Amino acid sequence: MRLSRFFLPILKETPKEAEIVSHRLMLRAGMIRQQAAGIYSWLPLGKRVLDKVSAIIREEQNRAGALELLMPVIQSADLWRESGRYDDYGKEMLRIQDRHERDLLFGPTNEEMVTEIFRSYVRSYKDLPLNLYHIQWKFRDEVRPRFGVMRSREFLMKDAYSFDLDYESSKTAYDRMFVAYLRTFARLGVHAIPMRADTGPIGGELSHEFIILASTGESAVFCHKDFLELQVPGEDVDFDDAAGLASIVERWTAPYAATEEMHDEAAWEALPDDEKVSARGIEVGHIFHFGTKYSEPMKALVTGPDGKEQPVFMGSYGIGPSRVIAAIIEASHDENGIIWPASVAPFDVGLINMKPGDADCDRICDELYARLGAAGQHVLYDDGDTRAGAKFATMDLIGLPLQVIVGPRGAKSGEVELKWRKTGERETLSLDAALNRIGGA
Ligand code: 5CA
Repeated sequence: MRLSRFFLPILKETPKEAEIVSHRLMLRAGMIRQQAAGIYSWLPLGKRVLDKVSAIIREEQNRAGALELLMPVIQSADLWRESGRYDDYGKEMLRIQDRHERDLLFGPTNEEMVTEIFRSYVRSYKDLPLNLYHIQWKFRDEVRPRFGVMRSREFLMKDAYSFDLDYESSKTAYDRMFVAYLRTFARLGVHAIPMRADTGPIGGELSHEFIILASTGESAVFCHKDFLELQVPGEDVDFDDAAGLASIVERWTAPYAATEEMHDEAAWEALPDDEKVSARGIEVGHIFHFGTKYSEPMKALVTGPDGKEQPVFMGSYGIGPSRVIAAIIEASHDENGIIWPASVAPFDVGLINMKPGDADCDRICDELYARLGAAGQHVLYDDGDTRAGAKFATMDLIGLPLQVIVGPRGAKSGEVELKWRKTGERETLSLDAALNRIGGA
């Protein structure tokens, strides 16, 4: 993509309304635009990151055996009356009426709707286990939307819902998602720690929040330092091996970890001081096991091997891709801007032509652009006429992992400079050596 043809509305000034660094950087880098309190447009740069984050989440959900569908954002109030949550949910739910004065709502989550789908088609234990998920916009009329897309009113959520015959198998479904989440966050380039959590309006007896440690996190969290070293399961993890999954979950839940609401002061005090990590955290994922809380009132019944009908056991599993992006930035930035983990970067390489119009610069940039593109690298090519300082500042701000800088002097002798955004490390190489190095040869 040529920058001259891209839409990248960089802000020079630091926006005053933004209280935390991720919000400031997302606005300055032209990723998002506020349209109303807690409601944002995703501009092209932001949309590319959102798509990459969603793609990784999707791959790991699919690997764990979950099946993607797409449910609507608008839901019927009657469904929520069946579960009893229409009245319970309170003011966070945006309630609307259509022209026939039917009560509708903008979905804050989808337990009811997915239960309705399940009960309409599935009757027998033979069709279990089943896990259905979608990646869809949600609306929660938060009292205090703030920090940009970190706590917004409209936000993207991946929500998965598992269905099983009994407690035992539904616990395996929970473990499966637990392990998929460990892999997902590792691939997103962040360290997320599972912590016992309060179940809130979703309900149920078992839940874990996945927390990224960051000084601007909204809640205080407490965990053992062992979490910082634990090995994330590899690609070859067997999602059909219930015992194997349980042992991974056991390993990841053995050291102490809790959010403020679940904090056990006595257990905490028992730990040696140098093993304690007391920090602030951002909740990027939340998984719940709630058994028959929805299936019982909504009569989602399955027949077991004994021929008896019983309510299906359920869990739900959420990740907020839009919040994850803000959390990644909180965890990975410096004074010059964002530093994207390679897996979610909006482009792989930022190519800077220091002197467009100079025959050598143009030729080398064109060749790099073509060959890197052919090798599957996504390149943002700054072919514009701005000052060198402004070009460097923009590239640092938008945080692509690698910059390739082509200036007239180097270009004359066929050399380019590589700069790694994360370390600031620089290297001058011949065109071919540079292509080799980047993986574009
Ligand atoms: N139905 C369950 C699981 S699918 C559920 O709704 N869980 S939740 O309430 O914990 O939300 C799941 C995830 O959505 C959270 O972990 C968070 O990453 C994201 N999320 C929740 N509220 C917001 C918000 N106001 N802004 C941005 N992301 C949010």
